[in-house]
Amino acid sequence: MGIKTVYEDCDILVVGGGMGGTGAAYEARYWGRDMKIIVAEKANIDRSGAVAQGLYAINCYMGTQWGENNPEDHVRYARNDLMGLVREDLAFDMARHVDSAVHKFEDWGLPFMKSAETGQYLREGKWQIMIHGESYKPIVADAARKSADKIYNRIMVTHLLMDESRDNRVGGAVGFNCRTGDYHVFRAKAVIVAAGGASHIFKPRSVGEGMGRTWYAPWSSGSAYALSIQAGAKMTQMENRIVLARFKDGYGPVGAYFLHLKTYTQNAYGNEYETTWYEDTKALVGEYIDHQPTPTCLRNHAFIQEMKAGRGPIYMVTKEAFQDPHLEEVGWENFLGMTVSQAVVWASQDIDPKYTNPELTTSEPYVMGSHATCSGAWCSGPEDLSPEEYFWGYNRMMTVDGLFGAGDAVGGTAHAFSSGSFTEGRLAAKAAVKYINDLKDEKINVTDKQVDDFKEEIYQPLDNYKIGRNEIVGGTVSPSYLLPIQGLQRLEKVMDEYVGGISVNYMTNDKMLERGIELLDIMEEDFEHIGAEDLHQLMRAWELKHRLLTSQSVAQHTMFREETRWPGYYYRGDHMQLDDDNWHCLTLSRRDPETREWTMEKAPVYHLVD
Ligand code: SFD
Ligand code: AMP
Repeated sequence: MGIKTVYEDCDILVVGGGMGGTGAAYEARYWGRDMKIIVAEKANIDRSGAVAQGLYAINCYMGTQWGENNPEDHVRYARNDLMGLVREDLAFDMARHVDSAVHKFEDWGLPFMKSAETGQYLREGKWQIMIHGESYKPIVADAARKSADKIYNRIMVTHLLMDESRDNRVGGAVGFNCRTGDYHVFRAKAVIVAAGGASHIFKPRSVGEGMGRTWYAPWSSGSAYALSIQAGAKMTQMENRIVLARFKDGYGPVGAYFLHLKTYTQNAYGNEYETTWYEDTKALVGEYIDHQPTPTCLRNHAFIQEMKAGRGPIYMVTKEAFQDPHLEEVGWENFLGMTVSQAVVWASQDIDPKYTNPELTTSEPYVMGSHATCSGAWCSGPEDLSPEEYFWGYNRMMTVDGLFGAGDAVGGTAHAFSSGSFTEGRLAAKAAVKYINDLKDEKINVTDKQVDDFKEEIYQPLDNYKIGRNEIVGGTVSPSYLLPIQGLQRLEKVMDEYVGGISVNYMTNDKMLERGIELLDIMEEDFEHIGAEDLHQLMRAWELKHRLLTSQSVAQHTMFREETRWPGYYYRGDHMQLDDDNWHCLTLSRRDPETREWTMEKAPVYHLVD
């Protein structure tokens, strides 16, 4: 193959320059003044990741110095919302550091809205503060750029390298440049994976040319999970996929509306419906329905039940709030700054929320670790907080030595959002510097064979296409290859129908999962035959492979947890009840990199906060 190979040897490699990755690059420089720090980013760091368009709120801010909230309060909040199950050590650790990250954003020029009464940050809700966030991502990218030795944009990282002189230790990563096609080999003493969560695992509600619109960013391809799983890292809570109430068709978020504009929902006949489902929900989850605030999944549950009862659409009542010109402006700006497509959808469908209450919908499930959900890698906590089972030397280090995570990559830390993900990057980087210092002169060993084998595997889809294309005279259907889009739709269909997506009202059971897992395994073989027409499609091919591995993990976890812990996210029809006697625990998986067999186990949930 006439492909150029570019080598880079460094101390710390950050994979993904989103919120976690930029935080990691910034903090790595603070503690590792003389270290070589490299960031490899799939897109362009200025506008990459879930925050690309900008945000209108920072959803995780304690305000401890203003006497607003303490870190313990946030642990209670996240635990309650996740039906009792979070990693309280990681959650507390993030919460005690998040305010300082937010203050830095302000120092770096991010415009914050301020309360006219107190002069402090304007609160949207108890945890959320409001920003003019169009410049959010360029601002944190700038901090990363000033800190790292080099940012490589347009590099799709496909695999992690392993150190061959010591078992279970990372040695760097490989990938390719989506524009030049060059093969990139990063040999690193420590790797921080911050490659974000996953959309397009389950079939989306959007169809056709609208497929590019989902709530979570369409380019979030589950790489954070796949890279870690391929390397043999343990994962946790991967069944805890998230479904969110969103404005219909544009997937506009609802937080600013519920919390700041004080809008509320009603069914097609103008009735409040959540209380209708109180007894039904209580029968499934017991006293969790009485917790305040009502957990996100249980709010979804009432929505889904009401739709199933034939009393949809569910509307957001905006007509009242929008009579106030200030709230009307906030309502529109919220989308113009964060989800432009929602404003466009309203304009195109003649919806002016001042005169028409817009419809809501429940989204397809996403896999992530930073919203009201906590899927991700099983990581060590900080030494001053974590019990034995949660601590193995370095904060945010996965079960592979030298491999760290941040943001969506890390399991157990729900409600971190953008600011908490950045904070986790900082925590991971500080620990990675310590890890490298402790290694002293020990070298990592990555052989040419390992590097060459990956090279062959990575570019194979280009060959599949080049050779197979000769067998057809036109069109896109080939006897010997699958295009990435065809593979993606096949994957989404299986996940949707068997693992609890929208078309089955989020319902699954052991038999459905068994069949779904079989089909995913067959797909793994089929995906050896993905054909990529060009470098852009080669990126799509690897995104697809990462999505498949993420999906397999989700399916295995969903099969393992024999209860319905989060009605409204998904239902196990064969175990409809929440079962605290047997399942008040975290789930762990590991896929053996050699045999590809999955092993599942339970891990204890320690309640470190009262
Ligand atoms: O309200 C590779 N989020 C919100 N957070 C807030 O704080 N406030 C809000 O208002 C938020 N809202 C919101 C949010 C997200 C979206 C899409 C919308 C609205 C429409 C959530 C946050 O954005 C989220 O929690 C963090 O961004 C998570 O951080 P992180 O670092 O885990 O993920 P990332 O930022 O997406 O970055 C990932 C990076 O990795 C790159 N990448 N690079 C190399 N190789 C590969 N194979 C790679 N795969 C991915 C990506 O390009 C990216 O740069 S509200 O609705 O919740
Ligand atoms: P969203 O815009 O739905 O992503 O939510 C943004 C923030 O507001 C998150 O912290 C949510 O948990 C919170 N939130 C959204 N809707 C509600 C609600 N109805 N009640 C309480 N909190 C909410």
